[in-house]
Amino acid sequence: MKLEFNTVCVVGLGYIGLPTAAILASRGVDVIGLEVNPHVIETINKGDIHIVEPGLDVVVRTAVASKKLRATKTPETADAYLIAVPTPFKGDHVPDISYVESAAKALAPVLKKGDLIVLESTSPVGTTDAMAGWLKEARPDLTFACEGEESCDVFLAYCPERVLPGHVLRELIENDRVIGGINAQSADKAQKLYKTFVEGDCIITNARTAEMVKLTENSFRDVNIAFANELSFLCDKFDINVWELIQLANRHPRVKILQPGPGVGGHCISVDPWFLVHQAPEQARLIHTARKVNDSKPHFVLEKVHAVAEKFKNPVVAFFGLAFKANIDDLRESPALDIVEHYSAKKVGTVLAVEPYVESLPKKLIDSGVQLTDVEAAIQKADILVLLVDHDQFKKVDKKKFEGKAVIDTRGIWR
Ligand code: SAJ
Repeated sequence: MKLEFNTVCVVGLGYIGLPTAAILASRGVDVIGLEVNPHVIETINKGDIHIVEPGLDVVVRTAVASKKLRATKTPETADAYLIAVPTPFKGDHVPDISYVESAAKALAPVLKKGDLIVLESTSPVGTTDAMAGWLKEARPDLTFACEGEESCDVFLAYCPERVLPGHVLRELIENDRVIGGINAQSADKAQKLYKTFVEGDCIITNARTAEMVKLTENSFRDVNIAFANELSFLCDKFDINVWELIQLANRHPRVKILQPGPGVGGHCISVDPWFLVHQAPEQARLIHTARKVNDSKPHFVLEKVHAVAEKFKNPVVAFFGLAFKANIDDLRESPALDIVEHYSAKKVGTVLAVEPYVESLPKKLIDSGVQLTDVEAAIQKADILVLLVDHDQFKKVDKKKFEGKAVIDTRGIWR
């Protein structure tokens, strides 16, 4: 089969870039991974991976062994470029697009007529337009279309990633993709690139809409989780079991409430809605409030633990789970970790942590004397059991062993 894109350069070999690069390579494309971290380059070129994602090790190993994927720190010419670099905060919830800017500027010298650049990083609305501006400045000899302009030498598009950690390889192939071209030609070209590995629909729109789609998806989820967390505050006040309440309300054919928890973590849902709040504070009022509701939940849980601990002389508290959600090892922006850090900093009694997905505790917890232990030992030793993450291992515990102990269950699996 003749490929439309023989060589694709993926910029940023992280949680999104690396799986995408490896899948493209598995489809016969020559993939160059452009990466700034020398350790990541070395690891990938050995056929290993630096992140945890089921099945990814095999796909990367095969791609590297077949010489279809290699990592480098020097930009090289390709037919298409896919940018998947981080867009974190700088300071107070202000999106930092400097990595996108650096990536665009790094690619500028190697661009040629007919190339395609797709931005995948979650970005404020207008970032693809801004990228066109940086590129125009760096390469006045080439034309980069802006919104509405039809002809161009280099095609630009925005296509948000939407894969769920833990299911990345399947979702990269199966999920529908929204492809926002900076003009119609760019969208068509980008659609062809995604069709080389996406089995879902590749739907075309403009770049600004595609940028907003990504922010909308994660804000939608955040607002809905905030509703569930708000119900947990109300139920605490009214002494009602929130899990039973939600189960019953969800029997209505048009009600589908999500689950409360210790707060919202990860590097997406707890971050992306702020991009909208920052860009349009007067319009994004509900989204802003949802962020505040979800961000207040760890403090609420902490207060509960302190209130129970005060009843004991030298309380032994066991926290179950540190990850930001169930069945993964990712501790980034984890409300569970935040809760354990704050509690253990007070140095009251003994603090145990159970996290089957890590081999050692983060330094901050070690420094505060937290001990990593297994499920059985924690249940046996602790006066207070605090469930923070609904890992499958925790669902299986025998609740009869909880007798005489105080239980705080933030996920509703031990009720
Ligand atoms: N959570 C709850 N209650 C729920 C569901 C989730 O408290 O009912 C919490 C989780 O425990 C976790 C946080 O929310 O702390 C986020 O978890 P998640 O599973 O909702 O989402 P992520 O961050 O793993 O992945 C999300 C996904 N976006 C949506 O579902 C709209 C994924 O598709 C995106 O690709 C990803 O963000 C991203 O990279 O943007």
